[in-house]
Amino acid sequence: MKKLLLLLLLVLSLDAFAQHDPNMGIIPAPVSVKKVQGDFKLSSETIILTDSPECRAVRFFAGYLRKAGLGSSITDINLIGKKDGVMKNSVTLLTNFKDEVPKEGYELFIDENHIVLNGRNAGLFYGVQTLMQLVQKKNDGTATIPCAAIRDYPRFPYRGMHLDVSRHFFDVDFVKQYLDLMAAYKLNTFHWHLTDDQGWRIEIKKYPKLTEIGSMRAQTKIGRAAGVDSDLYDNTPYGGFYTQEQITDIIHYAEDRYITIIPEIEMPGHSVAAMAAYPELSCDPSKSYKVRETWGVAEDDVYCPSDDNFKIITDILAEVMDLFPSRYIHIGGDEVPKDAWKKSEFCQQLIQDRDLKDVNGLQSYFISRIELFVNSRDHNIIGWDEILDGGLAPNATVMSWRGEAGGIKAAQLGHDVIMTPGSGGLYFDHAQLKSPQEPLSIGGNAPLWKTYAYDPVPKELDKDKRKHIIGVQANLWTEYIATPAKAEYMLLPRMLALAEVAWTPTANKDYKNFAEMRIPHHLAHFDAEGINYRVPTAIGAKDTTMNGGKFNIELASPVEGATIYYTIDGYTPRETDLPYTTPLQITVPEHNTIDFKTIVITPSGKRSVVTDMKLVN
Ligand code: TNX
Repeated sequence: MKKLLLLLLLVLSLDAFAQHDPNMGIIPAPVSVKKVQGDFKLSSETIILTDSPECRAVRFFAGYLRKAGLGSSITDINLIGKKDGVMKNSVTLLTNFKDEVPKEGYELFIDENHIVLNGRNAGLFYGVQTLMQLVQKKNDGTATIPCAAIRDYPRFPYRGMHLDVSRHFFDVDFVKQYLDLMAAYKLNTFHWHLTDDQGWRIEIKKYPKLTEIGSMRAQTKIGRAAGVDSDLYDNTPYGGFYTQEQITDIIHYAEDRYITIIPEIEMPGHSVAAMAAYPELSCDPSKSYKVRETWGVAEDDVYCPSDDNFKIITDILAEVMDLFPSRYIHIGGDEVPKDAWKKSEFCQQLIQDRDLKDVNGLQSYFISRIELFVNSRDHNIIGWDEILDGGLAPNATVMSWRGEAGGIKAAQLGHDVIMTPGSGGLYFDHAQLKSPQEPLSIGGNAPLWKTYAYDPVPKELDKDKRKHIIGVQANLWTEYIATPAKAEYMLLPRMLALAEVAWTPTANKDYKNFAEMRIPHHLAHFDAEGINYRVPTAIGAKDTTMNGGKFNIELASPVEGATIYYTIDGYTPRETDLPYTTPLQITVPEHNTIDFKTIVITPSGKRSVVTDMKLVN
């Protein structure tokens, strides 16, 4: 190892690679990257050595090599008596090594003859992800990896991505693909929003009607006229749920990728689907409830905090906790309309008996009682920031979504916090550009740069309380996302920006480098793999008006291998138009306007929105 280090240091001092991407294309950008001249050649003769052949990260790497048709047999270093990196053409994955790396961190050394990766558990896995991102496949079936020395570890321990499967259901294969994408970008927590007004999606053996009735709705609202709550429905029954067996399968799949799954069981609001199955859960069981067919908050339907209902809810949670290894259970707690509690004699009596202040006090009582149960089973609760109303349950972790105020308040009180504010570009159900050329969305605007610019640690938070910000998450609510293709479109490339927010030290963040040098390569990979994503507009093209006589137009493709087409006369550009190949000098005669429009079309045929630059003289 010493020899290898010395060699690397020597070469490093000679380096002359300043024009290249300092992050070597890696997303999220690592803590430290030192590029070195030369390449390692990966072929079917490459030997994989390790001190931990059973480690999941090692098995994952072997699986990757196998699929790529490269050498994938693994040799236990302990059996052959060889030490790290001494065999030519070897990749050595070590979990026992002397150097200290922070939790989830790794060190990767690549020279022309050896690759050595040091990391423990998730750290080794993330090193493998970096290595995989560095692989450049060649046409002859071999591959090269550029020489480098990388040291890396995450900024936050909680790096989350959420998926709402209630408003629209996504099947096991899709969830696995989602986990694959998360793992590739070093995200480690999958927040699975399993229940809501519009569908109950997790099998609970003790209460079978939750899925028999609660997983189906009669029809679904379609479309969304701007600002108007349209009442057009599709007249088509809709449903779906996961069996416990399927859930266990997904949990194992996630574990192999060092991802923890946090299940969310919503309460006391957002629970109409459960009340359709068991009306006794409501404050007025004489009413009939049906699984909700439209979006927004169900005006006055929430769980009634009776002892019988606590029994049902804690039974459900007990099954959920038996199923999921996660320490955290998310119990929702958001958007709880209090009218039903105000009207209910039982609730008013309970407020008096328990000496609670009002219905907010009742919400706090509800969550605290649930917390007591969850804590008694050695688990912890996470709730949306509304759980602060009326007083926070003693050990709760808060997910701050209505801006950062809730998160700041909870952290000042000494509670752990996960930042996920919609205002920070972390609501991936918001549009990526405010334009009717974008697909229908819930509204809002969360362009890539906005997600990228988010910093989860608020400046106004006291320094000694900052440690309570344990991480950051983006949410994919699916009211207006009915298909996998649209979910991918809304997710990508924003999830890559989230990954960098969650992982990369602030000082290493650089939007220009991210969007212009690294993203194009990653998008080309999605393009080839059949994964949908939003095609960014051409780099250098803008929706704007510019005044002058002479214009230099310099564009670059936002997806490697894609073509930019343009028109200069107001026509909508398409593949029959002129491809942009070289910078253009455009002279606009006096009193004239040239309407310069562009579109990007990728190798798989995906299209960007059209940009429109008006050049006015
Ligand atoms: C608010 S975020 C909700 C969800 C919606 C979402 C739409 C949160 C805790 N509650 O129920 O799906 O807005 O953006």
